[in-house]
Amino acid sequence: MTNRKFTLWRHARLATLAPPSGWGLIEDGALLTEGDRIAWLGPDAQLPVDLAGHEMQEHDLQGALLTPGLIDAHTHLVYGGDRAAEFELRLQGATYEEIARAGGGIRSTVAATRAASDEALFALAVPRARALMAEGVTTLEIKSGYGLDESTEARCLAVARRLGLELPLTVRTTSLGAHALPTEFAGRADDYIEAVCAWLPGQHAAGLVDAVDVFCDTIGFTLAQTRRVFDAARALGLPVKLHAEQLSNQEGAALAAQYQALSCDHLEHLSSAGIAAMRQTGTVAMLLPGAYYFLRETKLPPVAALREAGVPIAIATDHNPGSSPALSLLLMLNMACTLFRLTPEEAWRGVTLNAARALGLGDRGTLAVGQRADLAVWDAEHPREMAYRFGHNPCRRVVCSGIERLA
Ligand code: DI6
Ligand code: FE
Repeated sequence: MTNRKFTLWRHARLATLAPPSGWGLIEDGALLTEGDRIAWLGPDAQLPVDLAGHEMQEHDLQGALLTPGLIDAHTHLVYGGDRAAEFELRLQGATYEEIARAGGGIRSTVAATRAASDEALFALAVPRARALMAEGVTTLEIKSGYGLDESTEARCLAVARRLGLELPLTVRTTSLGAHALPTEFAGRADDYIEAVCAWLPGQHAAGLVDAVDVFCDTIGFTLAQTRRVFDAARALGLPVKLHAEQLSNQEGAALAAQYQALSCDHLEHLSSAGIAAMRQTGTVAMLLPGAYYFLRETKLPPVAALREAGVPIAIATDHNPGSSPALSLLLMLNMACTLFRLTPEEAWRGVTLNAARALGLGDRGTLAVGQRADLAVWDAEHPREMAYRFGHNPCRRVVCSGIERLA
């Protein structure tokens, strides 16, 4: 018999968050990992007896809380510069749309990103990723969208991939060339969309893309332009997502659902037709309280209707320099509850199981046998405490793919 290697986490309070609902609490629980997978979990008193003879590393968690690792499934983490001056302008009364239309906003970050070397972009992104990781994030989605030309978009996606290779976490990349119209294409949005579609096969062939996204809005791209990008993604077999109904209702969610979108994101202005379409395809509603808060939006996403329709809800930081410079997924848990009236359990599901769904990942987001061993250990008695406190990080240990990473 081959000698198998296990790691055993004992005397923990487990919150499995296993579907369909409930925290899935197991008091004085134990969890066994083998390699990168969860091999067993249950009450400590029922530990399997046939482990003798195998190599076993054992940790006594002394009653600490053990949950799935967190998943931040919507970020724009790779960019140059910052927009603190724009924040001051907004405080003096300028709106986000006015700044964008005047050539600031996303386009000012594009200039700073194009001017930055790969090494500089990587060096800027690492501490952002580490800040998220310190709160138990084990999977991170990163979008491009601040290059807006073929080479800088590819460079940003490659930097995102490198983060996943050099840091102990999973990175999923999303190509968002259709984020804003670069100045060199002013007045020629259709031509720009044609260029974006033409880059995709090269990005895909280089292994840089896990999904394709579009910003569909009055300051972004039209439904027809979105459809063209989605057709190009579909031709390559790539899943799509959509920045939909953030500042206005374009019925983008219904279009995205026609393309079996993994998620529609933002959704403050989502219509009931959009909800019905998302329900049909199981598309995840990705709510982004950081952007809602930072832009001082007043229109709430239709949480009650989403809940009633059974549309899975996810939560993310939307980390970006313009509308959500947030680097705390735990703060988003709190904001999802206080601003959007999610229950703490819904918010937790939103950064675990439903966030995994929004990335098309079926192997994580709950504690269950066969799932990836992505785990977080917390100095807390109950996961609702993380939705309750804010500005506090009780994360004590993190395991990614079966290996404990150092803080
Ligand atoms: N919606 C957003 O909130 C971000 N992108 C988008 O399409 C904002 C990006 C930025 O302002 O830099
Ligand atoms: Fe975003």
